[in-house]
Amino acid sequence: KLIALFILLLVLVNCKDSSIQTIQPQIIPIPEVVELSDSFFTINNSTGIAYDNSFKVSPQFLKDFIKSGSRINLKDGKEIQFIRDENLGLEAYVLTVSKEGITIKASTDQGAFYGVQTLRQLMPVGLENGTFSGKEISVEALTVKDEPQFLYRGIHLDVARHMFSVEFIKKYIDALAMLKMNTFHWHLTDDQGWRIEIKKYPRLQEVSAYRNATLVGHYSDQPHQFDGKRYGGYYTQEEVKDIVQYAKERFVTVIPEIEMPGHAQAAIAAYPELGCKDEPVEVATKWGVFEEIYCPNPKTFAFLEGVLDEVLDLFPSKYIHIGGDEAPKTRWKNCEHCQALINKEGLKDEHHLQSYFITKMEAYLNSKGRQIIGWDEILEGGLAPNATVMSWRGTSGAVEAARLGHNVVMTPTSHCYFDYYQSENDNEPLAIGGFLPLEKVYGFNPIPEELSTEESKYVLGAQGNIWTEYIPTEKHLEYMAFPRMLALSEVVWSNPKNKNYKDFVSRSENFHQRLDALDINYANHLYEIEG
Ligand code: TNX
Repeated sequence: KLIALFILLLVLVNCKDSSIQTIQPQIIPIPEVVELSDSFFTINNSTGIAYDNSFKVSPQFLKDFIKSGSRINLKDGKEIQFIRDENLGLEAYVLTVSKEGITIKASTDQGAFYGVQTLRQLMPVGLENGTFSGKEISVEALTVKDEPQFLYRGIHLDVARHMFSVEFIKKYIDALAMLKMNTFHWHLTDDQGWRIEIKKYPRLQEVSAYRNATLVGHYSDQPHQFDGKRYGGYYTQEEVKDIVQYAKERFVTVIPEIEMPGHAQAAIAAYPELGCKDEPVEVATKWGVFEEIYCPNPKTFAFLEGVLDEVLDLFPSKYIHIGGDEAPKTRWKNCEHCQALINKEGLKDEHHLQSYFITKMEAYLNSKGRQIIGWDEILEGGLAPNATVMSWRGTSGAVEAARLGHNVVMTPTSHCYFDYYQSENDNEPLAIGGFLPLEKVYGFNPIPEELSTEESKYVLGAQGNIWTEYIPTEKHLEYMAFPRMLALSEVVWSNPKNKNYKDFVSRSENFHQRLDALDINYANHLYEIEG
């Protein structure tokens, strides 16, 4: 009997030992409150899960994550519970792990989803790719109370300069969702390519989607080099729907961007009557800003409305991004129709004509129940009445718009351009220029200091932009995005009082294992802390 008792004791001690391999909380973005308890919960084949019909996506995500990661099937039961708590904010959650079980409280499925993302980061990384071989998963006991600082937490991707596969876009959306980001700004059209199928205008697929050569790495002072290959492609409407649905299941809203009146050369290449010259041009093969912009004529407005009709059917987002940036007015200055329109509408100059253009498109989209969002140039010549401004040329556009009582999203080049260099190492891959180290992203405060508390309510949040002139491959794109995206997630989600760069660096380095498991590339040489 004594021997049996001794063996039992040994077994118990060993059990405890193996369970000690819980993961210390290394959560990104750092939660509002984390309280640790000295215990753990073990998930195994007898663990059950319970939730009512206020929750759908989030418990399913957890079940799938655990099943694909560890082959453990959660049964019906009550160890893991999703509980509705009306007192919590729309995106808030409270996660409690004790030795009896796990509860996630939230007022919405989305809030619970963020609780699940936190829980996920408390589990071994091997669950991310199915290499976890244990029979049970130990989760450190704790309480996490959490909610975001900002409503709009975005990442952008330019698929016009270089295109990325549907599968990759989904992987990108997965990464956003894991970091509790909720918006994917999909830059679909530009001078060098039109990437969304519009059935009414087949030449967009035949002509605008392809360019005759891709410019490979050049600086303005270096000779252009072309690879000589036809480059391009587009997303079919079926693929777009699939991506939008995929994002929705991760509480990510996809905002499509259809550029106007500038960055439109690919469309004008297919339909020259949309330009002021009505002469053939080609889909751009160089990077930069081009003079061929849409002419504000009836054909253009009919075309854009036709395009937007199909876009609206595909994207349920409240916002449609209409671009508005970098539209040189050279053609409009030399176009009789434009000058006549300026006179007829009593406009001061071409900037006011751009404002007229955007306001007209806004009215169309408002009539369909949508709002426009545009780059800060839409302020020039007068802001369309209901527009939201995406402030990229510094923050002055944001300040101006907020003071006019318009919503703004912060994407200043100084802190949010992930196409810029991230280190001064000689062997950094060629980038468009600019320098945006990780620490600078981390230190970003989306609220411009000029704004009063009242005015700062118009700041919806911030977004990281990834323009892809110099980013031809998926691995390169990930390298530019990570770890800067981790830093941005804390900018938009975490309470500034919990932010500390040194602590972030240690969590971020730890997060590499998760990125490795997810086969996400990242820059791994940026972590020196000065001083
Ligand atoms: C400016 S940001 C642009 C893009 C370029 C980017 C490169 C903005 C609204 N327009 O067309 O790709 O710079 O950083």
